[in-house]
Formats: sequence, C-alpha cells, structure tokens
Amino acid sequence: MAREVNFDGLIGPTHNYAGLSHGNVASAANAGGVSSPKAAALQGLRKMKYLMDLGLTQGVLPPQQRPDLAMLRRIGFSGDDGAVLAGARDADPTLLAAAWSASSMWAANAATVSPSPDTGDGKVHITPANLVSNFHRSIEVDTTARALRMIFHDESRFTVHDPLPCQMRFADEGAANHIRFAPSHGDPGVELFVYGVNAMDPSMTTRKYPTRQARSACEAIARMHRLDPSRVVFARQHPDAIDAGVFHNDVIATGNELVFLYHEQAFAMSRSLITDLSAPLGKPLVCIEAHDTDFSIHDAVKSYLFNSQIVTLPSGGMSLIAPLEAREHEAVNAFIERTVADPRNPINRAEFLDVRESMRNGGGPACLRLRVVLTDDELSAVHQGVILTPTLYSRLVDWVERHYPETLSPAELADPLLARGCLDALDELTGILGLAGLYPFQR
Ligand code: SUG
Repeated sequence: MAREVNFDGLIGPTHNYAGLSHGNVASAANAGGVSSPKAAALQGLRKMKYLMDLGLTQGVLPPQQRPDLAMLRRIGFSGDDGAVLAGARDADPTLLAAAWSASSMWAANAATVSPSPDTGDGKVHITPANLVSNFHRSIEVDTTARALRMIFHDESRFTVHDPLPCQMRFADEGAANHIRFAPSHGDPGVELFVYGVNAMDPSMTTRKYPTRQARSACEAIARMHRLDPSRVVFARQHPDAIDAGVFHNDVIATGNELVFLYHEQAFAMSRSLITDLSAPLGKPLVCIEAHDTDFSIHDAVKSYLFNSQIVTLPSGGMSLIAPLEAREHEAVNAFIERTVADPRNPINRAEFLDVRESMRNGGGPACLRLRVVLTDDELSAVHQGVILTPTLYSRLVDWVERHYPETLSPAELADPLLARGCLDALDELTGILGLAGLYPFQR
C-alpha cells in the first residue's frame, strides 16, 4: 500500500507583499500592498483540513525563522536588532523584505522527491532545492534541509541529499518542475523533469523573464535519486510560457497517477513528450490538454487552474482542488466543467478553495504543498508530530489566532518588537510540532 501525502507549508507570521519575484506577475502586481498574515495562515490550514477530511494523509512543514537577522548581519548590517532592521530599510528595502519573506510556504519549491518504487535502492530520495534564482528564496535552503532531515530522519528508509551546488548551472526550484506518473501511487513511475534553461546550449538565452530551473539540476537529481534512466523524461518549458509569467511549470501543467493536465503551450515539444512518458509506463496517459481556443496562457496564469491539486480519493475517482480564482474565470470554469463531466478521465469532482493571500504572491493550492508518496511502513517512520490530525489542526489554529498580526505593511518591517514576537511564536510552534532545535535561535 502506498499513498500520496501532501506536506503543506504552514504560512508564517511575516507573510507580506514585497514584489521580490521578477517574472511572477502576481508578486509584481501586489508589491507594496498590505498583507493579512493571520487570514493567510488560516486559509492554508483550512486547505490542509479539507484534504484531511477527504480521507487523505496531510502533513505540515514549519515556516522559517523570519525575520532573518543573521542574514542581514552577514551582509554587513550591525548594531542591535532595531539598528540592523533600520540599516537594511535605509540601504535597500528589498533586502529588508527578503529577511521577512514567508516564501517557504510554497512547499512545492522545498525539494524534489522520488518515492521508493522509482529508486535504485528502494529508499525515498529527497533533494532540498537550492532556490538560487531569487535571493529571498535562496535563504530558505538550510532550514528546509534541516526540517526535512528531522521529519524524514530514518536513514534506512529516507535519503535527504545535500542541495545542489549554489550556482545558476544547477538552479533548482524543486517539485514545482517535476511530475511523477504511475498507474497507481505504489507502482514504479516515470518522472518528468521540466527545465527552462540548459547552460550547455548557448542558443537558450533568457528573454523577458528569468528561467529558474536548469537542465543540469534535473539531470543531477535523477542521478542522485538513482532513477532508471529509461523511466526519466526531461522536457523544456516553452519560452513563451515563461515570458507570459509561467515561472514554474506547475503554473501550466500538473498530473496525478496517469492523468496529465496541461496547456498546449506548456512545453517546447508536447507531442513527443506524451509518447516518451507513455512508453515506459506501458499504459497510455490520460491527457487533458487545454487549447488556446479554450483559454489563453495568460488566462492560465490569471486563474491558476494548473496549480490545482489533483488527488486520488479513497472512495475512488479523483478531485481537482482548484483556487477560487479558477471558478471566477468564465472560460476556465467552463473548461473545468467539461473536464469533470467527461467520462474519459477519472476527475469527477472539482472543489474551489480560498488561498487568496498566497495567490497574491503567485502561490496557488499546489504551490503550497510538497507531495511525498509513502508506503504504510515509510509513513510510520516519518516524524508523527507533523502529520495533521483534528487535534493538531485545532492547536495550530489556536496558535495562529494568538500570535499572528491581522495585517502587515512594508513600513512595519523595521519594527524590532514585531520581530521578537515572531520568534516567540516560532519557539512555541516547535513545541507543538515536536521539532525543538529546528531554528538557529534555538541552537
Ligand atoms: O517563488 N512568490 C513565490 C511563489 C512560488 C510559487 N510556487 C510554485 N509555483 N510552486 C516565487 O515566485 C513572492 C514574494 C514577494 O514578492 O513578496 C514569491 O516569492
């Protein structure tokens, strides 16, 4: 027996809108706005509970220590906490915002995961993403790696690798550019790695927006995870998609088991891709291709339909867990209705969830979660403190209610008292999740 466990990033108390991600149109559009950290975290928790209530196994990944004052000190800001924060604000507000960024909420970027049926040594392999393309995200990797090592601590079943070298040739954004297909979760799969750039191909230059995933990173992960080369496919993102705001492939394509949902402009070569994926599976993929005549790539970015989670329901069939924005878009909603009604695919339900606070930074339902396929035995070896139960859900809601600011504006990011309050909250959180010692300030 194997199941997919979704580990969602718990949205931290410093969630804010700083416009730090060039090429992410929602992040740019909302730069400088006032965020609602409490509402954001409660939206995220409600999504986790929704999946738990569907009978799925749901995990929680803790937020990071923010603001990251040690990072600001490392780049030359000095004095007490207030002086460090004010110094960064005066020198470059984007550095101050990076120190406060709650971007680890987007757990799809935490790591790439290959489950045990796919790997040469029968272990679950996990590579934390180096996230070198954006400064505010690159500072996540140490704590992410530590959290994953604490959660997947059993070395006889799990290998948590070191992140790839921190250089653009190995730019890695984790599972957001990775889709695993298999007849059912526990069967050997075929892993699709999607890249935006190949440093070895000089014709692939960046155009309007940056490319964030390098082919060398994909190849290295496939080797490290001991994947069978005949069951690995590398595909290039369509450069037009990147320039339309598809900064990660999970904004334009997703899959579950044999279902592959994508826009016709997602990949540079869609036709051969389907053959390459189906051949080693020995079974045809169930392809749901959205055409430009259904809706444009810009509508895909606006609605985040492809950032839905497609989950296999314990009762049979699949559900599409989509953001509210997809229902609000007429052409996209019509496409969803056609998909659900179509007996040729197993998606027989669509649910629309409110994750608007995250969406305003370019993070939909699927961005917020890291998928880990686990056997029952592997699941029992995972640190149980992070597996959602009704009790844990209530404790986390209560913790958020007590500690999170209602709103956060850019002007407040220089406040040392707010900074102190965040650390107190995180200290309590590691007690709730049984992850004491996770944060630098606790060691
Ligand atoms: O890396 N936004 C994130 C969104 C990540 C979405 N993840 C996936 N597609 N899997 C990013 O661009 C914006 C932060 C800001 O502007 O304050 C940000 O980092």
